[in-house]
Amino acid sequence: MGHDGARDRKDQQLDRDRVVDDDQALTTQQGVRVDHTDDSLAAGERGPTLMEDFHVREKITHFDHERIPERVVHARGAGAYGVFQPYDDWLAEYTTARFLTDPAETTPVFLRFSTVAGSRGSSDTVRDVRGFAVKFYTGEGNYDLVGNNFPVFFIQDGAKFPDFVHAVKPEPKNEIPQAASAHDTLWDFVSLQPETLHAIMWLMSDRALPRSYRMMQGFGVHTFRLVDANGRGTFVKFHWKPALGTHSLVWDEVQKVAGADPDFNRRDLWDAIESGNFPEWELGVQLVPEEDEFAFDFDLLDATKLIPEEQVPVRPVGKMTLTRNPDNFFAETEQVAFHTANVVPGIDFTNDPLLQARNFSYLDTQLIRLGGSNFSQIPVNRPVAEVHNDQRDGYGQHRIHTSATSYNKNSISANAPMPGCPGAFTHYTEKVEGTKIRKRSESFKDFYSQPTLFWNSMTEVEAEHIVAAFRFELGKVNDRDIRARVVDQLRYVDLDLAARVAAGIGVPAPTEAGRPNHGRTSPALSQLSDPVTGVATRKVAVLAADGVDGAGVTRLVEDLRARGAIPEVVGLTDGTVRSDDGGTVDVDKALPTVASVLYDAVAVPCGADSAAALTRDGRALHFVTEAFKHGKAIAGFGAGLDVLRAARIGAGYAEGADPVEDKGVVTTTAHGGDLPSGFFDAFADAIGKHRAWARKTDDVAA
Ligand code: HDE
Repeated sequence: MGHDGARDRKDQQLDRDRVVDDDQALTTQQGVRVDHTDDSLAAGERGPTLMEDFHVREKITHFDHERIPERVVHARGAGAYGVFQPYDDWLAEYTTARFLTDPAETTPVFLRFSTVAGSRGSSDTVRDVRGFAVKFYTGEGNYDLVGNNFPVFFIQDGAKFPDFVHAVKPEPKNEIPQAASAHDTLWDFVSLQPETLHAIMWLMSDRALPRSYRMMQGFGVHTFRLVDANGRGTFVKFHWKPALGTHSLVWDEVQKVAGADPDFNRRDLWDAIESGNFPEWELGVQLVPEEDEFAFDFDLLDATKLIPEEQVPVRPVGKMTLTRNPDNFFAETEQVAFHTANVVPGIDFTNDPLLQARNFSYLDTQLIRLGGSNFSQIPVNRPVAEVHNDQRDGYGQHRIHTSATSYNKNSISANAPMPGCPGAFTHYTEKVEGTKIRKRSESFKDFYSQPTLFWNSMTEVEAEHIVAAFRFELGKVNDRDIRARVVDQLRYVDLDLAARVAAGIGVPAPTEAGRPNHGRTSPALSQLSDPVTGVATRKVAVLAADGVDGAGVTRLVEDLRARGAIPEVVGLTDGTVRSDDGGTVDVDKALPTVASVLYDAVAVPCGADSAAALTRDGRALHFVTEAFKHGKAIAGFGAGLDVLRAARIGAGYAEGADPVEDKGVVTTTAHGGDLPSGFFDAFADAIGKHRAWARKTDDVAA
């Protein structure tokens, strides 16, 4: 179902392929009903099995062939369907692409998020780039915007992609470490290839640790080209901005979530859509007229550079909403095949050498991954636009072409299917001239100005996280020369950064900058300088044991729900807990099955017996302490404050009913029906800020 109840064209098209097994008889692949599937056909009860058992042979043979190669990069992902709709038609001045310019047009989409380095079964929460690949099923054919959650990439020329990927993937000798960049080969590569530094700064930043796929920006990365009805081109960069804002986990939390819930980001996306909290992004564009191609101090064709938003503003185009989970992970999320060369009229390429290589690679990789040239017929990949051509046969051909001809030109079929019909894609006319040469353009050679811009734009908290990330990653590198070479490169980004990193990894402190810091900033690069706040879909644990303040819990849970948050009562065991008013409170989750790191905030209600039981339970104390360590909003009321004190949560506690908020810790001595509304407001406010970054927690043992 679409979010407005209407089923979009793609959803309807998929009905053709959906299989519903309800109330059906078990059959073979040939449709023959099977009487018994638990035992093989054998010569006697204890005898050898018989070749003649076509059912079991077919069953096992199919099973033997269930696996296909995982994606060579971006193997682990999660996908969903949705819709895109432009706000108005202002972009029509620049492009003929209908789906971007006709506000009456709703275009179905499929979006696949992914991590890059890890295998298909690796954890979601690792330090990595996230893929952000959107397939628009437009009326003019499929358009794929295959982007990432960073606006820049690690290399400039696709020729380096296999080198880079081999470096970041696990070490060849033992396939260790899984889904992690903290090892020698990656940092060896970085130290020798300074073009990586800008994306490396992003990778060391909080951007690499998204709280949710729903709280992540997306970027097309390359400079693409919009083309208007007269064939005039305009350079364009694509941006996706999440309605919930851009928010990250902290590193300690990331590592623990990887164990507590390896599917953390997947589950979050799935649950949000199932519960009707449809994730939303705004598509925006930065436009650069062709005359201004050389107006920047970097090359627009260089994918390791971004256009600062302060220089070229991001103009809103439309909204994408994810509304439907797939029916089958393999059929849809695994078999979806993106390709940067899937463009529609009005959108074209530039000579970015990374993009050009991608335009080769994505088609090629699907041929091996999906087993042949007919993968575009797989339901998730099929356009809603009509497909007619003379391409024939091949493995897995599903279409029955009835035409008498399969060539063009022909007279027998009146030259159908016909090229050159209205609405046909025509390549942008560009004059190209040059000497055949294998050489990196001189205009690509400033590797340091933008990493410096990124560093300068961070708040102090973000900068601290970057330093800690470098220390962690390089601290895992065995070869000390590699550590030193990376620090040497960081001198060219910023001397202070290099010195702070060096101090943590046993490398002599550098004393001289590689080059002076230009001092420029771009506030839009910081996640914390102007964050979007709000409690919507935030998960809040309410710790409870027998004797809990029933009225207080009910009011808190109802208040959080009314604000769009997701409260869960976490008990020492599952079932119910007795409340102080003689009733019961339902437990949503038992403490042993969850962890503090799976929640955005925690509340400890009143109830003397409940508080005493929680204080005696090390897991409950750890739950609260860890939330405090990770900067999360914490609320305590009445006797619940005893638990916070026992957890040694350093905060200015309320002395009376008037709520006190101290760096995300919200307290009141009131309880039950006396809880003041200001307490609920202050807690919601603290949750909405995502984390209390000003809280100092270095001495917290968690
Ligand atoms: Fe990809 N990339 N890539 N990439 N990429 C793939 O295609 C490749 C690059 C991105 O959810 C592969 O179907 C080359 C930039 C995403 O299915 C492969 C180069 C960006 C996804 C491939 C790049 C991306 C892929 C692996 C350098 C951000 C996952 C399986 C020239 C703008 C799509 C597949 C999905 C997947 C090649 C660089 C994003 C091998 C050669 C830059 C989001 O074709």
